[in-house]
Amino acid sequence: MSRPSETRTLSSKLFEAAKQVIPGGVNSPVRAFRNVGGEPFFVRRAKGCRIWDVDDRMMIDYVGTWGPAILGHAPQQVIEAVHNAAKDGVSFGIPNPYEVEMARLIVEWVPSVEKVRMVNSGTEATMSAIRLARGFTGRKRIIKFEGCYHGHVDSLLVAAGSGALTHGQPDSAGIPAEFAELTIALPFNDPGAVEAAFRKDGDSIAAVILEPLPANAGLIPAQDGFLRFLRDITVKHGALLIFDEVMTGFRVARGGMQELTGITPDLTALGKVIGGGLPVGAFGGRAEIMDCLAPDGPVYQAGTLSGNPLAMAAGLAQLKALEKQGGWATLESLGAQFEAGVRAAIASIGRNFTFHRQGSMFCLFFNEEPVTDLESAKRSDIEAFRRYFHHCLSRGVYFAPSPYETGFLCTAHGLNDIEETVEVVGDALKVALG
Ligand code: KE4
Repeated sequence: MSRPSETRTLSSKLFEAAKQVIPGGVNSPVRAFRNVGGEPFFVRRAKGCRIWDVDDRMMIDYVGTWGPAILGHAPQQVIEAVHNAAKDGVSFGIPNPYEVEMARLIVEWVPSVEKVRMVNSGTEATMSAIRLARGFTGRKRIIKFEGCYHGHVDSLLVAAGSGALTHGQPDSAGIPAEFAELTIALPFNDPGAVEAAFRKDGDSIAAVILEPLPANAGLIPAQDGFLRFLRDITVKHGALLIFDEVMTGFRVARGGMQELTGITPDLTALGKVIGGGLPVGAFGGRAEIMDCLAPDGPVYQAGTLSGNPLAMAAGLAQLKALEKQGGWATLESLGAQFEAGVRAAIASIGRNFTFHRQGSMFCLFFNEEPVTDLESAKRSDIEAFRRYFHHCLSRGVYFAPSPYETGFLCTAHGLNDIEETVEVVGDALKVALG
């Protein structure tokens, strides 16, 4: 593997040019490397589990375009599907057969979904689900959890994770206090806080929204019984339970976390994997709720490119290929190999850093205490993470450029890739400790 050189000549020039015409030089803040220091590289191409930057440096990729590349980059099935669909037109704004096939697949695979509406991003999916929950219940308050990230929806950019947390803006500027006051942000894994919120505002809470496996403050599993508790308390108070499975959907299992846990929410937000790398989101749930959407019902929601034929073709090709190749078993096997290697590397330095994994999703915290919520995640050693990240990058291993993100394996990672990565991780841990 060619090791990245120290200077990124073309990347640096591109970044300089980008900053003249794009805010921060990026189209999404987390790409800016602000939390790890240095400059982002610019990618020229990607195939399988590897990416090449514009200076032709190759890296093993564990970001996978933040989740969509579950089969690796540019899988043949997706490329052919997009090519074939494009020959017949790239957008219609008219119902097309792909939309029906995608909706039927989602209804079959995702336990909570009886009807589904396609959108163009995870943000649109959660924004629409929130509006629908408010319209269906006639209530206005929303409960979310600190560190969970549901896209850049005004009412959900409160104590948000991912890029918002990375940039120290969990509560973004530009959101009127009147909006934020309708959002109740609570500590994750804290049933007492949820009970207190329902005691105080129970009759005005429209929904509880969460990532059933929070992955935007690092990866933080729900503690035993917490999801079941949320399902029960929302039923008791007539509020809806919304699972944001934009990241976990079709990744941790065919039916996402709701299949793994047996907890069925009222609404589910989906994205990432569902589009095969093209812009797609979706939200779905009980038919009696979904039928409140226009044109049948009073809750308006729309999108020029919703159900776009190329995006649908890409997503269908990816999801069908994933199922056909038994992808979830492969991802679990690769994840177990990766975890064993990383845990051995951690043990070799004599530290007890916390490492969480669910299938192909993982996170290493530079923190020896249990990580159960945002506050404990924030007690991780950021400087150690930065040294770790840059050493890995210099050795051709690309992890997410933030300690508040999750890593992803894909079916294109091979055991040789994992062995090579684990060797680099072992060295990087020593560098991280300084
Ligand atoms: P998008 O609008 O970015 O497609 O999806 C928003 C979203 C919603 N829900 C969850 C659980 C998510 O993780 C996301 C987006 N994830 C981040 C990565 N943690 C996207 C990366 C970025 O912001 O550039």
